[in-house]
Amino acid sequence: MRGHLIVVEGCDRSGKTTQCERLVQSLQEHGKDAELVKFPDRTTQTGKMIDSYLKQTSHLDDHAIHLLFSANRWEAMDALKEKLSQGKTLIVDRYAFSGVAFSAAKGLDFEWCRGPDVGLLVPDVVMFLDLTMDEAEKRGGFGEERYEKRELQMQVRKEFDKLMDDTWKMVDASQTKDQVHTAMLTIVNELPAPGPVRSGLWK
Ligand code: 2DT
Repeated sequence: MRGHLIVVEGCDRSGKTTQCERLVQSLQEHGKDAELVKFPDRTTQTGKMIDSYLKQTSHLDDHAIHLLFSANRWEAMDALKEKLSQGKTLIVDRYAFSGVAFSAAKGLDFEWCRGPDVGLLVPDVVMFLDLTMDEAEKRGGFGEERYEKRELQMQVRKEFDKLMDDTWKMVDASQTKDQVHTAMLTIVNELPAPGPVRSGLWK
């Protein structure tokens, strides 16, 4: 049986990355073959350009960086497909939904933003770690990278709303770390057995 493709999206400061790591660890402890995947993958050629853009050491046109984020996913698709077929469950920290939400929040056309990612692997579930801006700021404010600003983050949240459908599960990220973890684990454990790997996101 193939593994599940589980995407985790969420607001800044929602604890998304920590929770993804913990989820993988828990699944492994329960005997599941699970692996963490992170987008952007900053280690590849496209990833290095993205990293320098995010750290504000380089400037790129908004469309160009959008396409780079998408290319950074496409170059990983064959390997991810292979892993799923081998029965690995993949926990994916950010995916095409972040791609659209951030670029559309900067003012690019929403439909144009979806275009480059049409056809990617379809996740079995998208978990959204939800946190209000006030709660996010209580957690120590935003960091130094390009997108870590209140106004932009508010707009990003609105764009995420437009992308939600019935494959999304909301997780209240204002709960304790343990509660968030339990909620995520429950969602994963309740997923139905997956069918064949599906390409064709947004088709
Ligand atoms: P991390 O802080 O999670 O490394 O993300 N982003 C991400 C985009 O603008 N487009 C995308 O396609 C993806 C995956 C979100 C770094 C920042 O990059 C943004 C935050």
